[in-house]
Amino acid sequence: MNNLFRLDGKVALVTGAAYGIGFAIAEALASAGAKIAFNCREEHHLEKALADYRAKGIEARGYLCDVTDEEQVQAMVAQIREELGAVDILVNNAGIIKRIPMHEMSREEFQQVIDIDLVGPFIVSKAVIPGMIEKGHGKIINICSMMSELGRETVSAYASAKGGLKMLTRNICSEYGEHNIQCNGIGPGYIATPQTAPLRERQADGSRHPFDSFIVAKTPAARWGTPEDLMGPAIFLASEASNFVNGHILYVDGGILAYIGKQP
Ligand code: NAP
Ligand code: GCO
Repeated sequence: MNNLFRLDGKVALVTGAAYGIGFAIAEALASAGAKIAFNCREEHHLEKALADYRAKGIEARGYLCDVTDEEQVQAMVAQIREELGAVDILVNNAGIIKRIPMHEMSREEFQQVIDIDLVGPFIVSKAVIPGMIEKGHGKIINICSMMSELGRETVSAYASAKGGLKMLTRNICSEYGEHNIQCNGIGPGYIATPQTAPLRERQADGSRHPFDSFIVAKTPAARWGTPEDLMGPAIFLASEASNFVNGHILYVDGGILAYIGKQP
């Protein structure tokens, strides 16, 4: 039974895994035996991440690659194949958010979020699926969101992208399940990373950010999640333990989606 969750000999590509959720997921997959490849756009992020992985005893391979650039992605996947082997596990983690009221958001700003958060996972999945078909197995994990199910003010582009990513997950499941490729999503709740730092900033008087208090009241676990909370679910969906789980979005949210919220 223990081997069900092992990833020895597997090659995992985690996009955007220089820090935050991607870094924690890559660390988890490495702890289960996977060889780790990751990418990001900024060289200084890459260099620091390589040092951080080494500090944890992980010899990760890092690539400067923008997930929205199909040529860069195809070249990166080919280089991973040469250096580590064909990708067995893909985690589409790279993503951004822009918090702007929709009527004030430019088309370019909306498009940038869609390109990175939805088109990027399409481009990277398209690049690795042929190798997975050739191998006769594959795991694709798309990092969705509460916004795959819910909306809120100022995140129209992000919610549109993450809602689309939920359906891309189900479509990859539908189209490639017969090749023993499982495509599932992880839907994190509110996780303490650089992406959500603005929502947790202390106020001038030292009090908690109103959104911080709001999320704690909306979460049965009464806390923000940490990237480490996603490690076990990622190992599960990357391993043989989930070979008959397909097209599923696993929400790792401390119960937010089940809860009306604490009475003020
Ligand atoms: P983060 O701290 O902002 O990290 C994002 C990572 O993605 C960085 O390494 C960034 O590095 C990379 N990246 C951004 N755009 C990229 C691109 N075009 N190509 C390649 N790499 C790119 O974000 P996070 O909070 O860890 O979130 C990671 C994922 O989880 C995102 O998809 C996010 O939407 C999702 N998520 C987050 C939360 C949360 O509460 N934090 C909850 C649910 C879902 P570079 O800037 O160097 O490229
Ligand atoms: C926001 C947050 C959320 C989280 C996450 C929740 O502004 O509402 O950034 O979108 O990032 O996606 O699951």
